[in-house]
Amino acid sequence: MVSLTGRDALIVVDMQNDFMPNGRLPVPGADRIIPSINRYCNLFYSKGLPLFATRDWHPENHVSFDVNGGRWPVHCVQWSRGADFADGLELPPDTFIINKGDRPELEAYSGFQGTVLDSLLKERGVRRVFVCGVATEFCVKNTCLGALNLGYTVFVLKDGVKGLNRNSEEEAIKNLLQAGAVVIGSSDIVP
Ligand code: VGL
Ligand code: ZN
Repeated sequence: MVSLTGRDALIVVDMQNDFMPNGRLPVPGADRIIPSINRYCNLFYSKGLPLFATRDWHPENHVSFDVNGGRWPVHCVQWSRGADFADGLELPPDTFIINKGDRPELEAYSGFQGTVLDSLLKERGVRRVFVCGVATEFCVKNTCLGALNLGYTVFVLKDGVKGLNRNSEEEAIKNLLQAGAVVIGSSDIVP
């Protein structure tokens, strides 16, 4: 069991329309984790703990797009509806929004890459992060690895993540366990 303390924060990764089943880079079942993410948000907010929501935030000419030679369909273009937070996602007031992948020439799968996330967490005295969102194999995994590298304790919220593919998601979870992350569900948290 894990008890929440004043040094904990929630990080919601890339819960945006384009990653939902009818978006441009769909993560199957991504909409089905919205209720549990909303519950995590409520829990952290009700305890006065900080919340962070990362957002894939690409310019039209981003390197990750197939039309620009990258591996992904065009997705999460800055200010487009696809880049908006997913319908039904209830981010509490004061949620810090972290844009990433906003430089045309750089892919950024981690919420720490080229952002102020680490400094905001440090300012708030955060030592442990609880991570949910999509996609498990890409931005969730890399955000967790980034946090581990920076010395944070990382809890992956297994009922709050979704992968592009079941096998690669399992592989990613294994990698995260090996790297020192702890995988928990909502029933493991003492509210
Ligand atoms: C992501 C592929 C491309 C993610 C972002 O959020 O996992 N995946 N851009
Ligand atoms: Zn992207």
